[in-house]
Amino acid sequence: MTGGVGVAVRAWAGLDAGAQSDSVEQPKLTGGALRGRAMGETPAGGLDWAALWDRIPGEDAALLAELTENKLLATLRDRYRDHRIYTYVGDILIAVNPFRDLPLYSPEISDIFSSRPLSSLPPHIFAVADRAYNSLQGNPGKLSRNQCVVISGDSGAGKTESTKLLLKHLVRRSRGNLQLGQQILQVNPLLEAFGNAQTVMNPNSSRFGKYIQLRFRDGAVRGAKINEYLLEKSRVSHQDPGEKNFHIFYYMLGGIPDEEKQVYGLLQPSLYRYIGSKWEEATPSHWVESYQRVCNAMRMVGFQEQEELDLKVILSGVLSLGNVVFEPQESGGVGVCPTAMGWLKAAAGQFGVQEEELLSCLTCTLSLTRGESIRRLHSQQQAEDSRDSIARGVYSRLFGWIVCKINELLAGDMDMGKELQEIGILDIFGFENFSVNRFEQLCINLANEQLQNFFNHHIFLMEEQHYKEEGMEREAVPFSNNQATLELFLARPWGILSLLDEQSSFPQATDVSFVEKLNSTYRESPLYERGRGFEPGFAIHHYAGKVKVSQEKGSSRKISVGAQFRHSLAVLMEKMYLAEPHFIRCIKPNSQNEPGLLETQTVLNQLRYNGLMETLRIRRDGFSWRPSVQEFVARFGILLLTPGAEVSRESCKRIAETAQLIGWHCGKSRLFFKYWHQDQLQRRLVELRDAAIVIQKRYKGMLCHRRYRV
Ligand code: AOV
Ligand code: MG
Repeated sequence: MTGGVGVAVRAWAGLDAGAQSDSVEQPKLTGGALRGRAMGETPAGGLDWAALWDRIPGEDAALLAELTENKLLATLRDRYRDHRIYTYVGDILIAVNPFRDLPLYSPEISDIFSSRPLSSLPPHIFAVADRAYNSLQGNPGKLSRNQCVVISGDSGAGKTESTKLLLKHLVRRSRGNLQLGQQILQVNPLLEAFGNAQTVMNPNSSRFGKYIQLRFRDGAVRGAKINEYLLEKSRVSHQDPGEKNFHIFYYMLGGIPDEEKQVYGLLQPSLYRYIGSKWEEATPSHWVESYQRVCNAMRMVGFQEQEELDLKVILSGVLSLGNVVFEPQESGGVGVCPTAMGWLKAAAGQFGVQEEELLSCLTCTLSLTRGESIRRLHSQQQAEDSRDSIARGVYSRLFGWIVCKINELLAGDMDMGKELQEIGILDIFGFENFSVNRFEQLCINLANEQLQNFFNHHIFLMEEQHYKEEGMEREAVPFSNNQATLELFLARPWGILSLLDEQSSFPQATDVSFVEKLNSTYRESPLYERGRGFEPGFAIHHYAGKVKVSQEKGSSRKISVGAQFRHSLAVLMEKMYLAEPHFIRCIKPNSQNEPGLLETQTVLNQLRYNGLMETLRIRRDGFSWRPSVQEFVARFGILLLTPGAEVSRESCKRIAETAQLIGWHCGKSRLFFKYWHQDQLQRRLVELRDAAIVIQKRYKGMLCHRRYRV
């Protein structure tokens, strides 16, 4: 039985070579003076941080004697009170947002998780990263399955912070190219500056989704790739009360020294309509620091000085364009013109386009009919819509360009022909329900619905299916299946996105006709509710609650966005279904983002709609790790110490015997293990490797010695 990280640190520091048990089933209450010292922590604010490393019962909720919602809640509450924010439900990590910095993520702690059996350590996000990393390491010469870490939770629950911690551990763990590692870690501050903003739920809310793929060869990171999803570009021109524009605008306006602002054509922050009253003079020092951090990040990732300059000029152009306002033509004729030409001139200069061209885009539409070009003048509203849509378009292309550039810079030596293995980390926007929900919220919630479905598939459906296929008699655990909600969105030809596409192709379609179509199509659906107000709208019953989705003006423009989003979501899911998943469920303990406060109802709601009780049940009774005979022998056959172990059930039994596994099952083609068996086997591999290194060293020593004597 382990004595917590105190012992782990001692062993890590070479002070104690004593064998550790891997079981987490009966953890002991232990401490030790070494813990605090080894971690370099001193008790701060009266808290004994070192005690966080004691192993205490309840750290795996799947092992609780009593299996009730209240017990789970009480366990999380007690642990949270003691700053133990992480708890396992079997192999799934629950992370309750501490809303304060905890001393849990130092490089030393990262090294402890890389070097010790995970089951001898308390629950931790580094353990998830490490498990994914270990699973990626097949036998020499054999590629194992790609891995993916899926992080879900409400807005502000801690997904993005968790993503950064996973990356931090993986980069350190793999000990690849140092410069590449630094570049990868700098990508987050960069993307957050351009893609995050303050919302009513989270002051640093991700307004885009991302899938970061770390690519490995021979255990070292060789490159990285980022896919981004659905940047909420409407934020550029419109922010609801209590919300702000993307961070980068404030960083620039507050961080660039006045004399340098001229270079970009930047003026006083409060002059800009897209910023206006959201400007807070009270926090300039914060913006200066943040601005410097982004500039440093750009340089470290590898952006050229000129690229950085161009980026800032274009951002200034977006702000200038937002200030162009229109009035009817003076002559009393049809159409509109800008009230003053100054802002238009500035925007054209900053974008590097002709002033007349920009003016024409804003004030009229050109169309070709039977070879003839027809010019239609805009109304004031149309001109304003064009202005905002150009500003949004420019910003989102700029963001897209930044991501492409990052991918180019982080490609590393990935083209060397040799196949690479991958760990993907998915961090998307959390489930959202505002007072006014737009098309973006529909897509965001659809993505969350898809993730919940992915989780259900792996945790419940696959488990059942494998039992059946392998002839094992087991009772299915009931769970709340959201397949029908997903179909309501995605089914062809009658799903919401398909109907939106269809309606958008009718020239006469309006928001009202679209909502009427939905009302008639889903008359009988229990998941759909008609709108009750004067504005056209409807509500969807999501797994996480009911959301009213109000339609925006001009639904026709959503055609490509909806179709594009469906496509990119499908591609992402395909990739993820091929990988071995690891799940992190982030929980927001209170809606005020306060440290130390856990509101029972807020947490209970999240536990319920995340299906965590059902997960608890299935993790307690089920077998969460179900490798095929081939996979198992490929990864652990080496434990038999015979070259080229035969791929057979017999070999599997012998491997399991060697590792002293108890309570596993051998199916027809698959093996059924408890989640902790994988750690047990991994520990054996490490022991074997360590023994091999010692023998190698001794052998070398003997050779040198002999040569000397000769
Ligand atoms: P989210 O990604 O889940 O929301 P974040 O990761 O941005 O949420 O977390 C929100 C805030 O919680 C952060 O800015 C931190 O202040 C705090 N926080 C989260 N995790 C930790 C941690 N491990 N340690 C300390 N503070 C933490 V959204 O992007 O809105 O869905 O769209
Ligand atoms: Mg986020």
